[in-house]
Amino acid sequence: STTPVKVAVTGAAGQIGYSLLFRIASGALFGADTPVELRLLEITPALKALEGVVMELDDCAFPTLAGVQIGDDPNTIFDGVNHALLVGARPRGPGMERGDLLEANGGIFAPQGKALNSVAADDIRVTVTGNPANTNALIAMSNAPDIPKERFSALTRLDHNRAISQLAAKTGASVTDIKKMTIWGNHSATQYPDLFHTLVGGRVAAEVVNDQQWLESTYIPTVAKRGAAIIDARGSSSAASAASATIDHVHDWAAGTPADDWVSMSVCSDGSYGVPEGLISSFPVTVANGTWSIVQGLEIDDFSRGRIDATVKELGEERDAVKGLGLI
Ligand code: NAX
Repeated sequence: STTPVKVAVTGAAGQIGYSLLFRIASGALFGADTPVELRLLEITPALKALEGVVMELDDCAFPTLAGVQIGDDPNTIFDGVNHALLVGARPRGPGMERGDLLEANGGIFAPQGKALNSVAADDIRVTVTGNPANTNALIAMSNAPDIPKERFSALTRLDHNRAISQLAAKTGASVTDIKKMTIWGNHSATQYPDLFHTLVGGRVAAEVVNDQQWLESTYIPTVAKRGAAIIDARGSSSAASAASATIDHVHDWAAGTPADDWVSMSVCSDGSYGVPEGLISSFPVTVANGTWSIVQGLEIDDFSRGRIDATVKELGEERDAVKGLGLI
């Protein structure tokens, strides 16, 4: 039999965890023939609730679930893990400034980065879903000097999937007709969903739509503010869709991308497209053999340039803020 893949999930007793764990346990990441072992990290007060979730996992009798371990110490939970899905984060509370938020999350992602650095498996791959995801990933990466930088990523796949879904609705195409979607920059309201390289049935999406006004005033804000619209409607933030996007991201990082498509991942910039080296920024990437590569050679027009520069500027400001706080 195959050795189980060890998958750590933090914030496992939270909303996203409640959807994510069952997908992972059912084999959605690596297929029905690869057993997975779950390593679930929570803060101490949430461990009792997490025990209840584990009871439900047991009750599913998933054939692919080889074991579950829970705890509140990252040095124990991350021991030997191949994938770490960092979902647990500190949400912005009332009256909290951005600096406070970054500092609170630094208190989570710096020690988790250090723990991964000392105890994770050699092939560790880290995916940060917890917000502010890009900067949290930067903090974890900066605190794990022995792990190659390309093993850290942040989730912009939910934005990518939202962008595909909105474009499909506008054009009447099915989601499978849409290829080469790109989200650039930060997982925040400044993100830029780019329709100038996206294809709808093989044709450039911006030309199919042929409506710059819709693109600027409807499409981009609808995609970028979708999280807020979900909160308005549901009374709590996106959870099942965020879990599904996290599955897509990790699945494709392991399995690779098809020859005629790419995905959006926030990864450590090598300076491509004028994004300063070292920032964790969303790019179009292809994946082969567990390694991502930023798609090269795309032509960026003035409109796209302005949008990319604005979201990357925000990432630079977040980096400067956490640097100022001594977190990186
Ligand atoms: P919840 O508040 O339901 O769950 C978060 C869990 O994390 C809680 O159970 C909490 O106890 C735990 N936690 C806090 N600090 C921890 C630590 N140091 N170690 C381990 N666990 C810890 O939030 P949920 O709705 O599940 O969302 C989780 C994160 O995902 C949030 O930061 C949220 O903003 C972010 N999101 C990111 C998205 C993305 O596309 N990148 C979209 C969805 C979501 O908004």
